[in-house]
Amino acid sequence: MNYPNFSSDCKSLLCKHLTKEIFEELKDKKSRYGYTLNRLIKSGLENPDSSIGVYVGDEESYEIFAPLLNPIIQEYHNFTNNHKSDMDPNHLDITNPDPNGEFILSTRIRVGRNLHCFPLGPNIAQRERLIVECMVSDALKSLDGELKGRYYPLLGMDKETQNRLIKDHFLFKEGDRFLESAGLNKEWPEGRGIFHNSNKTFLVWINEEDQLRIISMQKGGDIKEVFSRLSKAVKELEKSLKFAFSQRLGYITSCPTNLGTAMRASVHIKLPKLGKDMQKFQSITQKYDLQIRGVDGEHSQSKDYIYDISNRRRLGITEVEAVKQMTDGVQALIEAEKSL
Ligand code: ADP
Ligand code: CIR
Repeated sequence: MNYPNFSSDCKSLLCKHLTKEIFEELKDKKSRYGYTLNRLIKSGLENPDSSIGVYVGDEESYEIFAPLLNPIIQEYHNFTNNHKSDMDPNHLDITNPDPNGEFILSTRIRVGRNLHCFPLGPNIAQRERLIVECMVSDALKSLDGELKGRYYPLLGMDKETQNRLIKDHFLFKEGDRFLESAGLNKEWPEGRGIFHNSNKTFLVWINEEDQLRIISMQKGGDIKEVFSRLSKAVKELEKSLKFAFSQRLGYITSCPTNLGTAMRASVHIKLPKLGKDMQKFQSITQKYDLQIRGVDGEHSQSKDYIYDISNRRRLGITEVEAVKQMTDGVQALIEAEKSL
């Protein structure tokens, strides 16, 4: 493998940080599970419009390929060391930023998790993926009360049901080209699926970008209630599943943007006036370190001035701090919208 030919307009953190020296240092390295530099950077090379450009195949690769990954992690999270966690909802001092329901359509908080002792999705074998599916769906059977639900494997799900779940924002999309290049879509749809309770306020995606995406969501802006449900669910699942975790990087995920808390707390919010003044809009999101996504998730466009606003940073900040920062930012956006 030769040093890649990055185009001059490439903006990914991969092309920024993969110097010729680092490339030479890492090009022949391999993790115990067989992950290589070639595979680490494949998605970024095949998708030159990537913002990050790497997917990691196992926990050990975060150490082996640290000369490339650490600067990427540092730049994205503004932090590289010593994760701190706090998922105690009693520490979350917030109120609903939109008590009259004028702006916030829905709130969703998810965390990514992967199983200890397994390679991550980009490097998992077909049989191991099925074992993960079996272990996670079994663990989910033990949940009760509000969290009680059923697992629906993607294999065998009719297209109409699948499309409706995607359209209603409950299920992951199919055929993401960034994940495809990283090998995350291999043997699709086998081993993938969704668990949810009857009113779809608690959901778990199995074997998408991460082995688990644990999700709490509901209509409106009661962010604290959404966080409390998530916190309870994670605690329950930790009783039967051991998640990949390191003190330095927090929860281990296949994309370095998700390390640490692996948490993305978002609202879908309608901001027609701010939507016409992107400079003002972005000055607020930058101040609170928030990310703006489209209404159908990452790499999608906003529709009817509805935006997905979430915390950008996940490492070096606790879960409680990230939710608080998102809530404060949303409050500021609502105030700005009202003043226009
Ligand atoms: P993730 O958050 O899991 O990393 P995406 O950005 O692709 O991934 O979002 C996944 C799905 O969750 C998409 O359908 C998206 O529209 C939906 N979603 C995200 N935030 C909210 C929200 N606050 N309310 C309703 N749906 C949401
Ligand atoms: C990119 O580099 O743009 C994609 N690989 C997405 C990066 C961040 N998103 C993610 O992990 N879901």
